[in-house]
Amino acid sequence: MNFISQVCRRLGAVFLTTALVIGSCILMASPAAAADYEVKMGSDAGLLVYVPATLTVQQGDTVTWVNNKMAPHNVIFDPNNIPADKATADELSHDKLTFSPGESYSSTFDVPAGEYTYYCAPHRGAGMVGKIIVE
Ligand SMILES: [Cu+2]
Repeated sequence: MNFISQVCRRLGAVFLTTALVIGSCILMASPAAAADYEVKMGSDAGLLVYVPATLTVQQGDTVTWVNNKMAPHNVIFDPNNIPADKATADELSHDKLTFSPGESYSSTFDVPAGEYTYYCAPHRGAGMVGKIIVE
């Protein structure tokens, strides 16, 4: 009886150790969760800029552009200014103009690493350009 309970205790310790080892392996193997970022279109002070103008993200992260002030705005990625093809530029771009504060759209940067420059079509001449750096 004493022997059996000793065996049971040993087996319990072995199972617990195995579970801990497997558990920590799974935790270490899982990639960091994708993050969400927000970029304001038009500054709080009413300037024709994206805030922040430059944003660094990791591959797989999502950026949401939110209409703030001085509408209309949009987000256009030029295939000549990104390290990816035209199809990717079209996917990332949002050419529909936002007019109301709070209107927004998102793009997930499941794309090659590099610098992705974009602009607001109505305000490009006023210098409303932004950059997403994908690491
Ligand atoms: Cu604009």
